[in-house]
Amino acid sequence: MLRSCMRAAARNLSTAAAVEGKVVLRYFESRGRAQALRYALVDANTNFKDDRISMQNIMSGNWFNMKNNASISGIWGSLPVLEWDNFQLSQTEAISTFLYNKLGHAEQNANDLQLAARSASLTSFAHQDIILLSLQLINIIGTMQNAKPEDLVSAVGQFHARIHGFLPRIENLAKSNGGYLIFEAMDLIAMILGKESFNGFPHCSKFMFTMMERPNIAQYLKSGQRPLYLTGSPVEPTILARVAECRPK
Ligand SMILES: N[C@@H](CCC(=O)N[C@@H](CS)C(=O)NCC(=O)O)C(=O)O
Repeated sequence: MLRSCMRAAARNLSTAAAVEGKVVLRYFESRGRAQALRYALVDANTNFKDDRISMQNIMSGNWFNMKNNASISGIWGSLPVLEWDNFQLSQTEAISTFLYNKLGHAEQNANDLQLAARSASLTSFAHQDIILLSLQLINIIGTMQNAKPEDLVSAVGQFHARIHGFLPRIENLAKSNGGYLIFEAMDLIAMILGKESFNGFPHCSKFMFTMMERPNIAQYLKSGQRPLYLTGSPVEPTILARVAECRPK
């Protein structure tokens, strides 16, 4: 999918900016489940509003008013929510599938059902098996303030083992496949377990480099518009530093 995604995106550079009407991606002030969706929109040069609900809204409880307002938080009262003209869509993986079609990747793949299904499978893997695990790990470590060091080491060790079970498989598929959710998932692996996680996995490293060098993504990363934190928690850097101390050597 990476190759076709790159071709489709390159073609879209000239056309997608001309999206008519309004496109809004709403999420919190964090990377979380939304970052890969932001990459897809940025890469296709889509003119969209990256609407981020601030931490103040959560702390003040105002989020609960927003949660009860379906025009903000969609039918499930949770984010991300995508608005495309008058169409509103909830659920990360459904939004990803919608964008796969809307941004031209399906067409580029000749509307091949098997390629679309494979792309959905990669999306699901990246979201369910890596992004959510990463969010959980950071939340768990964040709540283990008074935990014994060996319990922290054990939580990080379990995450490390699961990720290292996946890496040889990702390496195999990185030769020819990829996509924005895999890109984000692997960036989180580097953030949590260190860039050295990809040592011995040259296709993974090359895939990451290729994605980061895509002109619109490179410009976006350079602009500093990407949220700093995965969870939005201001204590995340401290948590990541604690995780780094507990990584298996
Ligand atoms: N299954 C949904 C889960 C959405 C979800 O739980 N979003 C969280 C943020 S990561 C949220 O909105 N939390 C606030 C709340 O539910 O009040 C998806 O994949 O989009």
